[in-house]
Amino acid sequence: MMRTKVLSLTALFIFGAVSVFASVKTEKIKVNGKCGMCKSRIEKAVNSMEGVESATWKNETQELEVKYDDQKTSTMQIQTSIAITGHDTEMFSANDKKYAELPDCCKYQRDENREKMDHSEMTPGYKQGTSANPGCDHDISETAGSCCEK
Ligand SMILES: [Cu+2]
Repeated sequence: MMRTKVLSLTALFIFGAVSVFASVKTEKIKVNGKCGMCKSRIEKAVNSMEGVESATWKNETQELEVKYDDQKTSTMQIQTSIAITGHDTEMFSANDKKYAELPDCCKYQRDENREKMDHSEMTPGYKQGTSANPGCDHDISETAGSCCEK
């Protein structure tokens, strides 16, 4: 009886430990692009991030399949890294200047209704719900008239 209890406690502990460490998840993210150069640009940006195990973008589906450790990074951070390279994602519209700098073969059709957002101040790795200005940790919704304004 006692032994069974100890065993089940051990099992519980192991389960708990596994769920803490095994936090790798797979996600599909819409990313706009056009050619093989886009593919390598997008994949390189994501694969170079800490916590990312693999990233594969497909032109046919306009989707990036990414495996990442959600303790180390997030879909926000991943999509920020992509937007910075000039590619629109389902969450972020790429910096217009970066888009303009893409080679002609990479100028994918942009969604006219995409959010008009300026990500020129954005840096990879900022936390969800915080300002894109890395030096400031106010929530975006409370930035009016604060130090977050440049
Ligand atoms: Cu391209």
